[in-house]
Amino acid sequence: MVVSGGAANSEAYRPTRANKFTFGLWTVGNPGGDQFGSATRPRLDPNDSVRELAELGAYGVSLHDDDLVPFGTPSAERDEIVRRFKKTLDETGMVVAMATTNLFANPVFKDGAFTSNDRGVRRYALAKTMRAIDLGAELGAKTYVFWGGREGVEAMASKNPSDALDRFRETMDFLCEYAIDNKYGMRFAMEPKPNEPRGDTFLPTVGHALAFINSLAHSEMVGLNPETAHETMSGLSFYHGVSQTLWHKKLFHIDLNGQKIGRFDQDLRFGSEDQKDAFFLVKLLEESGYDGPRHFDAHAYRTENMEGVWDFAAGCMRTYMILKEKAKRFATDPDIQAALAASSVAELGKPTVGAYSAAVAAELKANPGDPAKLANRGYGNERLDQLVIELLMGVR
Ligand code: GLT
Ligand code: MN
Ligand code: MN
Repeated sequence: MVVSGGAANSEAYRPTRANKFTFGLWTVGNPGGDQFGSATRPRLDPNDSVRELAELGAYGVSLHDDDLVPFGTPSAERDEIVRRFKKTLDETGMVVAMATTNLFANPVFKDGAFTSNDRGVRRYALAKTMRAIDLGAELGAKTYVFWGGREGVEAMASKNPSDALDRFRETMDFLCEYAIDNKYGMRFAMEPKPNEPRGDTFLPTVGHALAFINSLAHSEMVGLNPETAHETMSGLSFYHGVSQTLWHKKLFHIDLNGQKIGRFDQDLRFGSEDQKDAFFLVKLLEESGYDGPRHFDAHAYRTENMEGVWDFAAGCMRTYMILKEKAKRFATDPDIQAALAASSVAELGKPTVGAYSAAVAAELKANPGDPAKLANRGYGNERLDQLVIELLMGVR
């Protein structure tokens, strides 16, 4: 546990169910293996993960089909695993807020799942996903995530990207119908990522995925699950990516973690890198009316034993709570409010000219304003940003 004294230990940062913090079973369950070394921690029983997370104040978990029911488990055993898991959920009051399919680990998916060149693989992936959707529905998941981990290429010549997008769309359209037909009441959330494990992944960023969703037959039931690490890997601001996702009303779920630009997908403890982006993100989520789970898709450093894993999980939630409190202070700090006014932040919320009419256009062309005068002003952004930094450094 994080040990600190005085105000830093304040009850205000203690999470409750109402904060809607969720964790993937694969996150706290990550045994610490990497490309160059094997696991450093034992595999966790999903039931133990749920119990420990409930103790820490989390609201629920998310899972891949294979996280709960290992690949290839016979059906009688599968039913028993699911029964036990449901009992643990009942006992702890935890929910399964999101479910997804593992379409990346098994060698069958080495050329992709929904976009494999092999039609047999594509059909297998579709069948596996339908079964996983059934499992998600059985556990009460209202959001179903699609991360196309293997949907991409190393050899450019190996796939026609437009054929791949046709197949991706065909599959998503089919699965939307499947969920509707079964009255699952689920929404789908697509998760973009630029690369890793593939050299180049289809639907690499929030922007690509939003455009793709517009082309779907049931675009109203498909939104995004953006991840901090994935947008940051592309060198983009996650805060801006999530802002645009919200603007399109497509933020169906979110994967929070920490990441340095230009690295492999680090999935670090939430807020442990780029605190400014993390701060604006939390402020955005809290002020936008987003009422979905605050989901952590991250894992503890490989250096950690189980104690460190629970420090990691508590740390993700605690940092979120601290940033949430800072967002409240941002809204009430008189110096920050004055600096926002000096930067004309509210003015951007006012229409530039309003609806078109020939008369308005002519009037504006005749009186466009004086560029020399307009260029003369300062925007006070140095002062504004310094105040944000001071807020984050704890001196305001
Ligand atoms: C995998 C990936 C994550 C996705 C998970 C859902 S699996 O851990 O790195 O970003 O969200 O499939
Ligand atoms: Mn993720
Ligand atoms: Mn990641």
